[in-house]
Amino acid sequence: MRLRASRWTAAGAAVAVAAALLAVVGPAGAGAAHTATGHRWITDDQGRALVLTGLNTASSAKSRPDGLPWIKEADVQRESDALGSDFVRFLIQWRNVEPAPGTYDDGYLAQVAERVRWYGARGYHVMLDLHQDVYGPAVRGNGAPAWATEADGLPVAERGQWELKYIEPGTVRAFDHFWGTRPGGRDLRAHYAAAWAHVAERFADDPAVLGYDLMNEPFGGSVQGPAFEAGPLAALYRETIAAVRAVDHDSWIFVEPEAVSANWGLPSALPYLKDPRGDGEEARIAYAPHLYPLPMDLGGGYTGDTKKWVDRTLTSWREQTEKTARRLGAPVVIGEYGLDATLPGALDYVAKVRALADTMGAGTAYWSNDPGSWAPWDQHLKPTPLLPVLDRPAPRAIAGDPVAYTWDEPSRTLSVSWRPKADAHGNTEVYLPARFFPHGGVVTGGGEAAAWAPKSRTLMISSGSGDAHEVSVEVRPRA
Ligand code: MNI
Repeated sequence: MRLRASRWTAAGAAVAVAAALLAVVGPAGAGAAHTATGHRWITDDQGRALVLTGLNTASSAKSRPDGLPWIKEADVQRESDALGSDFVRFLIQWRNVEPAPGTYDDGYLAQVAERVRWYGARGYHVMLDLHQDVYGPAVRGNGAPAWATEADGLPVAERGQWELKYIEPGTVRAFDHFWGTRPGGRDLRAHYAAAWAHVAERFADDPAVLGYDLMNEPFGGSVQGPAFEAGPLAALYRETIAAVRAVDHDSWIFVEPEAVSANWGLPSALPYLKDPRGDGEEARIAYAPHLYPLPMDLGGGYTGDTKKWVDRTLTSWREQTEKTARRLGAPVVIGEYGLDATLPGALDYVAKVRALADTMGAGTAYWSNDPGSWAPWDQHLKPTPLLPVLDRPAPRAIAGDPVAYTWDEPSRTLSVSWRPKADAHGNTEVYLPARFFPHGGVVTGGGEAAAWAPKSRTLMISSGSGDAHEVSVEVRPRA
């Protein structure tokens, strides 16, 4: 599908996308198949599969001149205490990384590094996300520096529904000049790749940094759909992956699909992307799509007909995500999901997405930690009803190939099963929040409780004796 820089054509295309969505989503799927296998896993230095759980930090970084999120170190501590998170998707801004062409602001990266340390000191894995929405501030968005924004004088009207700014003529033109898809126009992809290489060089040896989310919610300007994802987007990813690998051999590189469409459960045409790490070394490319069913983009809750639509979207979103992840040979992390948690049914929706992520074996980063109605804390940093929904028992690290894990709240049972293997060492670790496990957990099944760390509320589970092909454990509250 090609989108022209006319708002009417573009609006028509948006309607066509919505119609295609309705055609693609099938009937609501059968129940959860509890298999977390079928794709690769991000592993830690002991070879354990990581189940990453956390929040995005933070939307506030988009608009602040310093490009930094609102948090102080005490806020990271509070989040760690309240949610037991071990993962953060940390927003950074291209305009701050490269304020002038080829000039990088290492002072900014030092500020980012300080915040990364706050998380790292509490056991978090950090994914740096070079964020954009609506390209950059020069076209009423965020992300790109003004020097890299070429709108050819075309207008960008303010829009009540912010996503519609994407299809304003000036925004579409700025994207076209970024992607190099306008004959005789600019092509800024090399700048972007070089900026990423600079960031990666700074963080390559930082143990808290798990990897890099190359671009938030990519948008193709006048080139849309498969032509965009298999064309300029894949080209940008290949160039950026090469630039990052030249300075950072080991960090994970996360790629996102075209957002409008994939966020709604439509197919992605993102092609396989080779990781040039070297022969005999496993690729470290991961897939980090977002999940925002269309009615929720429009501010809907999770009740009635909207709930039915959302449930169908979840089914197709899972199918499409797994299909793309298989094509990429990539682990899956849901880089964003979330909604105004005060909407009717919102808490059920969040619980449902967490359960879906468990059946997929996907990590999750809730959007976002910015105090307010979407967050687990309000403007006064007091917990909201969302907090207990996010603060849920889950595995953190699994000492083998994960088979399945589920949390059953009515029976207060966390079930985890895995296949031990030679290159996975140490214990399986599960997070047990005080709400359900005030005195820790008791393990039944094939494993044994090895140690309880009350501060981090993690229970270490050993695979038990013998060389079982598969270990299944149930963890229930200690009396
Ligand atoms: O919902 C979107 C979204 C909808 C539509 C479009 N286009 C029309 C191009 C693009 C994006 N995004 C969801 C969330 N992502 C940002 C941060 O990455 C959040 O602020 C949004 O809620």
